[in-house]
Amino acid sequence: METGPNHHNHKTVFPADFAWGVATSSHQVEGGNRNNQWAAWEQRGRIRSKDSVGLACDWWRNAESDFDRAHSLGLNALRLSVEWSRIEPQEGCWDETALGRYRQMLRALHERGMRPFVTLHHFTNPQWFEAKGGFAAPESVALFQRFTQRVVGALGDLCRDWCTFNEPNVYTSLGYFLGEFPPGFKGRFLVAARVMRHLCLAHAEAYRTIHTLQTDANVGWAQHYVVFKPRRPESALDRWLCGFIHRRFNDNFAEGIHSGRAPFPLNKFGQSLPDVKGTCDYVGINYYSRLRVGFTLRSPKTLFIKITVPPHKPQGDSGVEVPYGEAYPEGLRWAVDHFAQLKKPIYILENGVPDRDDRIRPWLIESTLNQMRSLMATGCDLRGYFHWTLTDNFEWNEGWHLRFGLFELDPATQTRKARPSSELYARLIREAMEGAPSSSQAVAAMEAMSQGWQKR
Ligand code: IFM
Repeated sequence: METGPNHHNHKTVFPADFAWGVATSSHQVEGGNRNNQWAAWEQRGRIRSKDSVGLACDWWRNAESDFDRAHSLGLNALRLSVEWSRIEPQEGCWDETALGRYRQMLRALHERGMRPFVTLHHFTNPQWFEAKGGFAAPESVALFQRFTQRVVGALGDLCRDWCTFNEPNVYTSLGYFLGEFPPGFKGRFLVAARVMRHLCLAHAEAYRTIHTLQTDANVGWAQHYVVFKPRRPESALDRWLCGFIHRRFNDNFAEGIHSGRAPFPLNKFGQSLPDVKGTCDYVGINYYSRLRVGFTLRSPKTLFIKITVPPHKPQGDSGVEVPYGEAYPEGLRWAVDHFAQLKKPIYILENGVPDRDDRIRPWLIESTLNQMRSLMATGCDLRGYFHWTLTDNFEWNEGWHLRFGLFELDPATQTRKARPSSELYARLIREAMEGAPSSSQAVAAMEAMSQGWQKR
């Protein structure tokens, strides 16, 4: 009988090496770091909830007890990010102790049978890098390449799965267009396009750097996908805007990788990015919600676009000022179909809902897993699912206001309490994996990797 990651028996569509995980990011969980632009943003009073990141989930001192929690759910993978501002606190100065701590964390994951997925950039920049203009500066591409080389050189024996950038579309639109993330620019359309261009180039350089150091690396990025729907379907203007925002938000970065096209509007000036074409081994999708798009004269700085969520639609908790989005698990199919054109394996690198009382999270998890099952049954090459997130963590400009955890956290006392969803997720994984075909390739790869790190 044929065995292998894509061969399924009648009981389950999920192969044995399917990655079942949770996703996290350094600034949101580590705590105690004042050296990135988000710490400065907080100091400037820009967190809407006025919360402070403080110790976050205290991972810098103790990630391991949360790794135990993840392990107890039966997870075999965990996504975390490395914090550039810790590793290179000043330009050209490298902190070996910080790299050592990440080595400890990755080892701790292997010891618990979990495959680490490491993100190189998850929204945060060292202050020195931000002071140079962040990714708006042309030298950003070379600086990020140097950082990548250092990280992969130091951690490469412990990790094969790399995510270069988390949500380049969120980073540019919230930072340069809506003013909600640092540097807080509003309506800076051309700068946003330049930043996006540099992110594409930096991704491609990182892709090549990683593959030079590790021939069998699995490298991709995490694309945030939103299902946009016209607020008034009868309005031609709303329909047009909806298509426009879908292409700009969901497509810009992926298009660079798919066809080497520069981000809009730079492509209109004849720019292209031929070296970016084809630089991914997988597509990572972060999928959360559906939003309505409508035209309004009141908002010239956001190109007359108004985003809403109908109150009667299922949704988690609302942000301090704006709703988070409609919880719409069916939309996963749209996202997956959309990126299938890249003809690469797909990982769901994030999915979740802000839901302090666990009202709709169980429904969301179960419906999403059903969506995945039906997508895979029709031949879709899905390789993993990472729930956002394990333990409530610091939700950027919403602070502690929005709670995404399978475990509830009291940041003051650092105590955790399981939400019912955590047991549900564990049970669904067990059921999904019943009768899963064994994958000798996957087992061999895990064994080879752990032998490698044990030698060091
Ligand atoms: O917390 C964020 C994460 O950092 C990026 N993707 C969306 C999550 C929930 O909003």
